[in-house]
Amino acid sequence: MTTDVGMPSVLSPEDAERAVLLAAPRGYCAGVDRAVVTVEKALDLYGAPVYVRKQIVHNKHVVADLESRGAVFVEEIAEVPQGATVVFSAHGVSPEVHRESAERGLKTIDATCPLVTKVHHEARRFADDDYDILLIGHEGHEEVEGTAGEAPDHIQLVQSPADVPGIVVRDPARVAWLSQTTLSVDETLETVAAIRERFPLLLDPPSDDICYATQNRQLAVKEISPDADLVIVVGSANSSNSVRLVEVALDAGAKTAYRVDDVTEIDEAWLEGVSTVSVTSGASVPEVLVEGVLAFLAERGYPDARAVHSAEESLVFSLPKELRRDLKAAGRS
Ligand code: 2E7
Ligand code: F3S
Repeated sequence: MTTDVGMPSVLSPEDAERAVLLAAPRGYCAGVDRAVVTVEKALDLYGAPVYVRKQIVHNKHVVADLESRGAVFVEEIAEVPQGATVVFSAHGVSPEVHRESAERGLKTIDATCPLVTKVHHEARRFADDDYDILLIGHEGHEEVEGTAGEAPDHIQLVQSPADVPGIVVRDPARVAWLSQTTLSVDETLETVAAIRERFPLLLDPPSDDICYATQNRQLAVKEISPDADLVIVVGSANSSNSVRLVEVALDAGAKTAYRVDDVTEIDEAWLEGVSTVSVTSGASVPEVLVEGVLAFLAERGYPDARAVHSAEESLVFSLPKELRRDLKAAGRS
């Protein structure tokens, strides 16, 4: 059970020695919900197996659950049998992946988050105008590979301010920046400031690339961190936004902060001498995993969690159009 407190959240002196603070918002964002429901409905409609290119979202429990229902996760399109159905993950794919899929005669369902698609459009627009595009993000992340693939001749990756002195562009007056959607807001501001110092005519993206869910979860963890002896972030190791939450918690004053995939990864020793535990979860994390952590804390004498609200979210995305069309044709929409 949780009780609610509004902002600002501070522990009053009469608070018991122990407290559990629960960030709100946390967990699933609109893009993850849409992607997971897409695979579930595809399984329902077409039957197993449904192939999924890469992890649909970066959470090992979500992937294991869908696997148990008949989803087959592959790394590359070449692993999908000709003519089969394949879902593209929420992180997006490059045009090259669309081409390979078409060549293989695959039926594709694109679960790319619409907020990533927006960044792809921005990349194409800047490239069409022949700008050099500095994409701020983490090398090897699927989202970055997909976005960079929109205009490989125009885009170069910038991972941190340390990369900025080494940037080479064709014309310092025609430089724009874009970013991965799940970065630390504060670190990205630093990187942009360093880029702008070198290229004062730098063009900004038309709107924020770091998405609303990333921003809200970072805001929320900042609220529950200054009072925390321990912050537990639920999320998988390859989940960029979850890993960022640990860093943001520590920056915001948490004494310690750990990421766990689920309750089984909590080390009892973390609780030694700990009065206030704060809990949050990444955008790809099912709420049941947070509930497991709260139950663990309750069993060890911590009181019911207090939800600390720092933003309201109501965004919902419609399912991919290819799936909506097939659901409608089957009379299941
Ligand atoms: C898609 C996008 O799956 P995640 O853990 O992904 P990250 O990018 O944080 O590793 O979280 C949901 C999600 C976030 N961004 C899905 Cl582009
Ligand atoms: Fe989309 Fe942001 Fe979620 S990019 S998938 S809404 S974390």
